Amino acid sequence: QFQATGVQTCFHGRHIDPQIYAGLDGTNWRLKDYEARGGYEALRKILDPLTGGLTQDQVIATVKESALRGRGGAGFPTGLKWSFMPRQFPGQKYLVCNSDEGEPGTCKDRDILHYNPHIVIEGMIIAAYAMGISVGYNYIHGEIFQTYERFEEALEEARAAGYLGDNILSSKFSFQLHAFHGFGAYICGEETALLESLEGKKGQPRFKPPFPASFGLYGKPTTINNTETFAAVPWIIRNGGQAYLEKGKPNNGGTKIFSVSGDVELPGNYEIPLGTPFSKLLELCGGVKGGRKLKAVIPGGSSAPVLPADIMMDCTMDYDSIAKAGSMLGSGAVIVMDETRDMVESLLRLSYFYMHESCGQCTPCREGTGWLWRVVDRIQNGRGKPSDIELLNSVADNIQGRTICALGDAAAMPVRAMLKHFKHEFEAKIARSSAQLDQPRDIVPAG
Ligand code: L3W
Ligand code: SF4
Repeated sequence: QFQATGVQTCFHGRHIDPQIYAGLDGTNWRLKDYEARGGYEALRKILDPLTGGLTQDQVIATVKESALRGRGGAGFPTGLKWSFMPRQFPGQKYLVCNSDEGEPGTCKDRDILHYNPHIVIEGMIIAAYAMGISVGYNYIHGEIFQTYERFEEALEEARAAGYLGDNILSSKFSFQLHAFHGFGAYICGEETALLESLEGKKGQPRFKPPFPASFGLYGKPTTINNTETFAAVPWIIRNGGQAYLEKGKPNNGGTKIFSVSGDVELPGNYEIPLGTPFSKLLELCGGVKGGRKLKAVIPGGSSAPVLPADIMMDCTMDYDSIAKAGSMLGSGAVIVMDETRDMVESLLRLSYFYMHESCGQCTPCREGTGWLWRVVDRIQNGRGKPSDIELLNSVADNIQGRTICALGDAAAMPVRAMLKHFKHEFEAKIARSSAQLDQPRDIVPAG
C-alpha cells in the first residue's frame, strides 16, 4: 500500500513533536544509533548505583502520572495494569509484548519494530524491572519476516551490551527477553489467544476473568502490553510522567501513532500528540485524495464504528473525544473514505474479514459473522429484501456482548454504525432489488 503510493511509512517528516519517530531516518536502527539518540539512558537512570536509581514503585507511579494508555486497542491505563501484577508472587511471572498487529488499517507496530527495535526492548526491560519479572516474550506477527529477524539481531546487540540477561548493568536485576514468531491469524492478537499460541496451542481466546494479570502464560501472572505502549516508556522515564502527560491532554497522555489509509493524498504513519484535531491530521496527510469531499472515517481500525464526516471533523484524536462521538480510538488506524465510497460494499469487505477470522469457538460469533456477511452480500448483489435491515440489526444484537472475546463485538459494531449513519444507502440498494424483482419477466415461448 505504501510502496504503491510512493510514501515512506514514517520518514515523511510530517509528525508533530514525535518521541518514537524522533531522529529516525530508515537506516539508524542499531544499538549505537539508538544510544546516540539517548537510548538506554532511562534504564541507566533507574539502575544508577550512584543516585540509588528508581524503585519499582517510583517507576509505576511515573507511568501512572503520564496517563499512558494501552496503544493496542482498548486504551487501558498502563500504570494501573502494571500495578495489578502481584509483586511478591512466589513463582515465575511473565512479561509479553503484543506485536501481533493484524487489525485492518493498522501498520504502526511493525514500523516501530523495524526502525526502532531498541526502544521496545528498553521499554520492556523497564516494565520487567517495575513489576519484578525475569522472563519476557515479544510475540511478533507471523506474516512479517525481516522485522522478526531484525528484532532478533537487536536482542543480540542488547545482550552483548549488558542491557539484557543476568545482572543488567551490574545490578541485581536480571531479565531474559525472547522473540516469538506468531502464526499470522488475526485472533492471535487477542491477548489470551496470544498466550495460548505462545504455549504452543491453537490460538483461541480464553474466558476472562481471570485476566492475564492473575492467570496468564502457563497459568502464571502475566502483563501484556502493545508494542507502541512499551515504546513510549523510555521517554516517560527520561523526561518524567508530567512532561509526557502535557504532550497530550488530561487522561490521554503523550503522542500516538496513527496509521492513516484510504482516500488521502499521503497515507502513512503519523505520530502526533493525543488531542490534535482530526482536521490537522487530515491536513498532514495532504487532504482527501483528488480534492474530493470527505464522506466518513473509521477512526480506530476496522473494529471501530464508522463516523460521518461532520462528526469526525469536530473530533480531536484522543480516546475520550472519539468515544464521545460514538466510536473508539482503538489501535489508531484511521481509514478515510471519500464521497465516492459505497458503504454497502465497504461493509461487505469488513463483514467478510470478521467471518474469515472468527475462531469459531462461540456460536453467536461463528454463526453470526456468517449471517452478517451473507445478508450484506445479498443487499450488495441485488437480492436484498426490505426486512434485511432489521435482520442485520437483530443479528448484530445477538452477537454483541454475548461472546468470549471482543471479535464478536468488533464484527457487530461496524454493522450497527453503518446502518445508523448510512441506512439510506442500504435502503436504496434494497429498493432497486425489489423494483427489479417486481418487473414482469420475459416469457420465452416453449419450443
Ligand atoms: C486485570 C481487570 N486486568 C481489563 C486488562 C485486560 C487487557 C486490558 C484491556 O481488547 C480492544 C478490543 C478490540 N483486571 C482488568 C484487566 N484488564 N480489566 O486490560 O482489556 P479489554 O478487555 O478492555 O480489551 P481487550 O480484550 O484487550 C482490545 C480493539 O481493541 N481493537 C483491536 C485491535 C487489534 C490490534 C491488533 O491488530 N493487534 O491492535 C481495535 O480497536 O476491538 O475492543 O489487557 O487484560 N479487572
Ligand atoms: Fe472466537 Fe469469535 Fe468467540 Fe472470539 S468471539 S472466541 S473469535 S468465536
